[in-house]
Amino acid sequence: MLKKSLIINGVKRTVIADPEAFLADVLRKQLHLVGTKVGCRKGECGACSIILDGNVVRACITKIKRVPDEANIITIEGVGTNEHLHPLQLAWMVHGAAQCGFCTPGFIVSAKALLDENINPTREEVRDWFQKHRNVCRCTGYKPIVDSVMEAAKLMRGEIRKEDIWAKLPKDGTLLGSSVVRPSALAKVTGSWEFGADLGLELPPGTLHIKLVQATVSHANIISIDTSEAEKIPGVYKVLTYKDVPGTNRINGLAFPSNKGDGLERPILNDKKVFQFGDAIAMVLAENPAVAEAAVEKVKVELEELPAYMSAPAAMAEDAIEIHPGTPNIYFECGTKKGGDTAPLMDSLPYVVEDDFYVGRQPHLPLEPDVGFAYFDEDGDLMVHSKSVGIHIHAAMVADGIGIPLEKLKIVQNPTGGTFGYKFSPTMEGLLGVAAMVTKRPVYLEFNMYQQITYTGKRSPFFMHLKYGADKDGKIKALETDWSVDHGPYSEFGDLLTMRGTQFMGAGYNIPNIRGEGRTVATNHAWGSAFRGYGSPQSLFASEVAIDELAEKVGMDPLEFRYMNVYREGDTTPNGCPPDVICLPQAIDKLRPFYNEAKKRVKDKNNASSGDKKYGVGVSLLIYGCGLDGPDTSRAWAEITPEGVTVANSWEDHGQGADMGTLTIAHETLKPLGIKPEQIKLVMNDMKFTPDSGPAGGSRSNVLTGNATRVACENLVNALKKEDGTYRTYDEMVAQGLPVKYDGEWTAPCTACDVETGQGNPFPVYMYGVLMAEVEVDVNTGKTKVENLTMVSDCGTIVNKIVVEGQLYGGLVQGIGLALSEDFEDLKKHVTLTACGIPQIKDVPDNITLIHQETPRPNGPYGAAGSGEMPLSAPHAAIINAIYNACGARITKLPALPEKVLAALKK
Ligand code: MCN
Ligand code: FES
Ligand code: FES
Repeated sequence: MLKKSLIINGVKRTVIADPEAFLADVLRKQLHLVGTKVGCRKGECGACSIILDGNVVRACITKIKRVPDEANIITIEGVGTNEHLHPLQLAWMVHGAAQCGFCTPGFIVSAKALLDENINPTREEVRDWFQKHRNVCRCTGYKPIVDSVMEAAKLMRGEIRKEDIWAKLPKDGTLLGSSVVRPSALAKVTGSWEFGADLGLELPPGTLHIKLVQATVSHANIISIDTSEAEKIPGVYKVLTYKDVPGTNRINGLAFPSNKGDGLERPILNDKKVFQFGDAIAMVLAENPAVAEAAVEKVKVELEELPAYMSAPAAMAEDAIEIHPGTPNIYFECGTKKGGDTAPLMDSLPYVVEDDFYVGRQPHLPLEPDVGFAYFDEDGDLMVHSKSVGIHIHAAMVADGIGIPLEKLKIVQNPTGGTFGYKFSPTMEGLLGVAAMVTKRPVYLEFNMYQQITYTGKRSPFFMHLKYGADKDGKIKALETDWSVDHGPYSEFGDLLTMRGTQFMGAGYNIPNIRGEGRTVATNHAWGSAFRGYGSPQSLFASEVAIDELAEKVGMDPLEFRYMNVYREGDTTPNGCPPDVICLPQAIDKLRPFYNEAKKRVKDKNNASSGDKKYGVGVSLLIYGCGLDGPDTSRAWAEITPEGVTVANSWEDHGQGADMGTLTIAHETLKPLGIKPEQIKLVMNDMKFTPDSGPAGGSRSNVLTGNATRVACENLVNALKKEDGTYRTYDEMVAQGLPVKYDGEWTAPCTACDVETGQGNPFPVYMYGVLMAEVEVDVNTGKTKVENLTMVSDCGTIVNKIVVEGQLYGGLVQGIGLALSEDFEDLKKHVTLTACGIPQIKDVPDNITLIHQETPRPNGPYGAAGSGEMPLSAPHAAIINAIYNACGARITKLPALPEKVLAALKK
């Protein structure tokens, strides 16, 4: 052990620590300064940034023995307090620069060091600084972060006052449509928002730490598991295998009736087979994590390796064995049949294009690795706290597997450092539940970034073939589609995902005749989980790149070709139903002036270029539906209290702003009562108290849970209303014996799509956008730089402007990653944030222009649609179209790595 004196946030502290311990752990675990977050533990993300003697340092890779005695350390706790915020913290709140908030303390500390050094930086200097210090954010698209630093610097220079930037409620007190900061912002900017790993440090003595014995091959029969050596290690409480699981040991994937599997193929702890790399074969439970880790090495697993099918075509091959014996590898099929037969039509049409497309296994890369804990509470309920974004649906999926009656299992969502959809699937809930059931002790499990990357679900690759036909005027008349979805070994929601092909290939255009066939394929690569956009980024990539090819064949400008073909009154979607609103022509009208300028700009740049760099502009439509397929339902409740109103729902928060959505919609509905936002108490995402609102996926929450919240509040308002038009107080309600709590429920007026024809009316509301990307392509290296993004978005009535803008920036930047760098294919290579291609600040442009169009949605709360997923539905298509426009390289298989661009250029 070493003993050191450190001046931490101005206070002299004595530290006694293992010399090999990392500063981040000493700060968090010994000094209880949990504002410093740990994401990658590899010096790649900057979440753990602190200031050490004036320099920004990543505490996760700094050993305590290297920290000088008497060193001056500043952590987020020393930057500002709730009462005395640092200008950076204030600006971060105002600009919505903290979404999930996991990167926030590290960024703010890093920015403080910058402004301490240079109080008047340029935007580019700010970007250079964060690039140099490796501060990475997965949520915000970086622009709001740069805006915050610039604003804070102005405040510090005395050029503006706090009051100038603080968004106030308009005079009439309306929160709806404002830029008021979200309730959780203050805790996020001060580092006091407690994520799962922070709560983990507060669990009671006696908590058992779990470490997993995981498969290191992708497909095998399990011959034997020997835990005896591991169990002998002092401090090991127990090693659990499938034999110890009290329940069925199966996660219920909620398969469609027409799914050839039963949806019960995913074990909690693998028993007969290993289906993918990372599968959990045993759980070591020990008094501390180090002992558990050591014991993992001692568990002996004997396997018989089987051929691993690492892609849909491989698993579809004639000689491939069934991954789940008894269920064919192609386990779900669906199709589109709209209008007449397309084959004869295609032969008669003058303009026909066809191409193959591939969108791969995009990794989610949240900065917070998966984490959770479980215990039995005083009612004897099994409480599981996790990053779940579908608490009720996950309870239903894991209860039987764990062996607990559903009514005794309660899932709570911890403050969550981003999921981007991977937590639409249960990850560790089953494991935590089993461990608590068997031991009856609190149990804690945290993944490291390697486990997060290699063993959580990924975007499912789509192998697609599309053929479009247009008549002599360029009107699209026919579409043929074929798609195979590699869903990994576990079927959950794979059928629902495959149906997205029927909904988004051709979306945005009135296409009278469509024929298509899609299928879901079991493979041994990472299991498919939801990822922002859920099937639309795959479908629309093929669709929107093929549209560009068709426009070229017809001889029209790609934007004008789209303008001519997008939905107008009387048109129908690929599912044969009318779109919710007609807003694309208007959106294109708004984009056109920017597009014409951009075309001129790239022309001038190309003329001025020596030829090494080529410039281009590309466009795409962005579309996504809000809701699960069909008559989806959400619930909420509202209760009058002596202080105001309590509003409850299970609108899980990935970081998108569920708190702000709930508060704003409740406030708008409760307006007749004249209560202020601060009188509304939110109770969210705890099955002990909150109703089943459905999962926060499919950009459904603002519409579905927004409406349910509205209905609950309306029901309360109506109950409070007196005959004379005034409203009863809480005391009056109680005195009159009236109930104080009112439920609200809302069901989408929709019909699920028919599996064979794809015809139906799946979504109550859609989100729309039109995006333009400008790129620079280096023809010598093949490297593409996105220089500019301009988007007209239509998310209906905006509930909160900074939340929506944050969603749009963040989604677009994930689209840059999807287009150019992100992949999880190689299990040896794609194992870190950097190797997976996460965009850093200099990989994305500072020039992102958002233009809002607010077409009110008939089915949306106060006319609102969603916003979360649309911006990632097809930005990669615009970027790929821009690359073609720049240099003639047509990339159809993502990501467009430099070598692929070079190869396409050579063609
Ligand atoms: N909103 C608004 N006005 C509108 C539309 C939406 O203010 N007209 C706000 C909503 O109140 C909400 C946010 O925008 O705070 C997103 O709304 P919605 O599109 O309904 O999405 P959900 O609330 O259901 O959130 C889920 C969605 C999905 S599915 C993924 S994946 C996702 C996402 O949102 N993952 C995210 N955004 C994310 N943002 C962050 N920071 N981190 C993630 O992991
Ligand atoms: Fe330290 Fe990522 S850089 S946690
Ligand atoms: Fe930056 Fe979520 S706000 S990672």
